[in-house]
Amino acid sequence: MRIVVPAGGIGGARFLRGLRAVLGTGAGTPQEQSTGSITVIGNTGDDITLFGLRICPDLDTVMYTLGGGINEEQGWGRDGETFTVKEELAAYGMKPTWFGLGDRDTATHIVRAQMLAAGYPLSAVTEALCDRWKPGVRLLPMTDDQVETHVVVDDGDGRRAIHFQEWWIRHRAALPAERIVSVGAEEASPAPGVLKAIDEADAVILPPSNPVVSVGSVLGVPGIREAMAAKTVVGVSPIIGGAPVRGMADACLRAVGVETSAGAVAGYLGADLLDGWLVDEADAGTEVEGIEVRSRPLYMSGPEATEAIARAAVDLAVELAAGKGERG
Ligand code: FO1
Repeated sequence: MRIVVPAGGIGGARFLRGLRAVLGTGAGTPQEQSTGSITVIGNTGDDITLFGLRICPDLDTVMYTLGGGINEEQGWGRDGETFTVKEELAAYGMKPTWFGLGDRDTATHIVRAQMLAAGYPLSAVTEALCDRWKPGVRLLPMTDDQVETHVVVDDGDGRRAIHFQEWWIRHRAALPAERIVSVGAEEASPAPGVLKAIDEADAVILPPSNPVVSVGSVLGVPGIREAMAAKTVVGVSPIIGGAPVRGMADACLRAVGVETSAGAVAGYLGADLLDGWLVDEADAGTEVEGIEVRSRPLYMSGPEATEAIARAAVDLAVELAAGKGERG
C-alpha cells in the first residue's frame, strides 16, 4: 500500500514511526516483508536562516526520529547533543541567542548550506542527508522554493511580523498572534516528485501534526491540496479533549479563529479534503458534516499505541476507499 503523509515536527514524526511499523518499511526490515511504502511531504515553513546556515526543523525532526538520531524526550534536535558552537557564537555577541543550535545538529545545517550554495535544490539536499539516516520513508520537502511562516504580533512595540521560530521558541507562542502568514507560498511549486507521489498513492494520512503551521503549510503550496483531495484522506486529530497533546497548536488555532477541538480542526482542514477523521475516546460523538468520524485511544504513549493508531488510520482509509469505489 502506498501512503503519502504531509508531516510537521514532533507529533508527525512519532506517528510515522508507527505507520512504518504497520507497513513493515522500518529500518532493517527486509524489503520482501514490506507491505508498502511511505512518502512524507515535509513542512518547510518552519525553516530559518541563522548564522549563514539553513535550518529545516520539521525535515530534520522526521529524519532524526525515523533515522534513530533524535533527542527522544525533547522530540527535536540530536541525541547526545552539546552546545559549544552556540556558546562561542554568543561570546562573539552574535544574535539571536534564543535558538538552541546543537553541535551535532550544526553539521546537518553545514551540509545543507554547502549544497544549497552549490546550487542543489532542497529536495536533493534532503535526499543526500537521508542517505546517512535511512529513515525508511521517502522524505520530500513540500517545495524547493523558499516559504517561511511568519507571525504578525503586536506586543506594545507596535504591530510587526516575526519569524515563526522566534514566536515559538523565544515567546513560547504566548504573544497573541494576529495573523499567521506563509510568506512565499503563493509563488511556490510542489517539489519534484510530490504531485506524482500523491497521484500514485492509495491513501493520504494526515498525522497529528500542527494543523495550521505544519499540515496547513503543506496544503498551502499551490496544487498539493487539490491533488490530495482527489485521494482517500484520513486524518488523526492532534487535539484531545480540547487541548493539544503537545506543543502549542491551540495558540495557532486561536490565530486563525478556530476552536481548539477535534471537530473544529476537522472542519478547518475541510470536508472537501478529509474523508475520515480519528478522534480520541474523550471526543467520541464528534460529528463533522461530510466526514466519517471514528473514536479510539489516540495518545501515542509508546510504540505499540502509536502503531495501533496508525493501523486504525490505514484500516479506515481502506474501508473508505472501498466505499468510494462503490459510490464511483
Ligand atoms: N524548539 C524549542 O522549543 N527550543 C529550541 O531551542 C529549538 C531549537 C531547535 C533547533 C533545531 C531544530 O530542528 C528544532 C528546534 N526546535 C526548538 C524545535 C522547533 O522550533 C519546532 O520543533 C518546530 O519548528 C515546530 O514544529
